[in-house]
Amino acid sequence: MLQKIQELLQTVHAFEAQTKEEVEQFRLTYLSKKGELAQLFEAFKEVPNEQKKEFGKQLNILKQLIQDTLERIQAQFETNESVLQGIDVTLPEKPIMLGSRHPLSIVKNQIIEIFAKIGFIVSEGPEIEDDWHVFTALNFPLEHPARDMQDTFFIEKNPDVLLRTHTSSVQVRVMEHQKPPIRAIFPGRVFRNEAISARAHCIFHQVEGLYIDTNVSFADLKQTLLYFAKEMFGADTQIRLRPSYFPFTEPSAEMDISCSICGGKGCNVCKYSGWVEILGCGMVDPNVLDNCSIDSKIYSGFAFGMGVERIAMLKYQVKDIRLFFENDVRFLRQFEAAL
Ligand code: 2NL
Repeated sequence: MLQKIQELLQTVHAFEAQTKEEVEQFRLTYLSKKGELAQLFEAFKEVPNEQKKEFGKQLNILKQLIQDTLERIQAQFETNESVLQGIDVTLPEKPIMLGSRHPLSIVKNQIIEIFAKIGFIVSEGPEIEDDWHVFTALNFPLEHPARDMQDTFFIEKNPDVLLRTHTSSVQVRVMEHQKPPIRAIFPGRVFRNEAISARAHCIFHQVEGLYIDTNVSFADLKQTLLYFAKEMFGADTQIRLRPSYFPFTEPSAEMDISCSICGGKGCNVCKYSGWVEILGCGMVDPNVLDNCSIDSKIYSGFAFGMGVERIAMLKYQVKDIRLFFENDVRFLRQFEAAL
């Protein structure tokens, strides 16, 4: 009997099935009621007691091998069957649908790259701020009407905790901690309590810029912004500065570019003036420098701020600012694929 078990161990171990029928045959031969295994267990009853331990051990090894082998050859035909059913597991995967970069990210990154080329680094800071960094340090005296220019979201009735209305708050933080020269831009989300319309939103994105050193002049400001306008809107772009007012700059200006849509001839984007406003700028008010412990007798600087939505609307001729926030894929997929 021991010899019979040894023979079966060898045969089963080497067994390979070529067809599904052979798998079934294997099962019948070894595992059916009158199969090899059943016959051996029957014979086992006759084995003398003193040999039962030895025989039983061998028999159990054989039983395990037969069960494992059946599982192995059954599994083999399960996978092959799926090929027959038309699923070819060797084919390459279906392509994954690629998203596209959000137009605001494209424009923001482009602004960052343009300024990086002339040595501006990127700085970011908190969206939830205090009064000092958003208003007081920036030369907005208490009760000054300029505070009304920005409709601010305050948090839990505490007038000292608010959502930043501009990224100038980050510039204050940088000036407080870093000695000039400072040359940085400040991209980020800002919040104003405004009625939502095609032209305004209560959340939008800004990139502000700051350059502080000895002898920084208005001419530096103008050349830097001319360079930016040409890089962003094309080499033929012209700029013009109109006097304006901001609490944190003196003098202050608003910058227009020659209309990139009609080239200055007049269209509905530039309202037939040939010019479109793209940013605000000015020389940093000496009070702001002193508030941030930078000596205004030694240093001067310029600053500017622009709305990313405004630039993107001009560049892509988007007529409604709300499209940037609705995330309708029919709008989003028109922009550069994200790779
Ligand atoms: C606009 C105008 C501007 C600044 C932002 C600035 C920041 C500091 C000091 C001085 Cl810390 N100025 N930023 C200056 C002029 C204009 O933004 O229309 N933004 C959308």
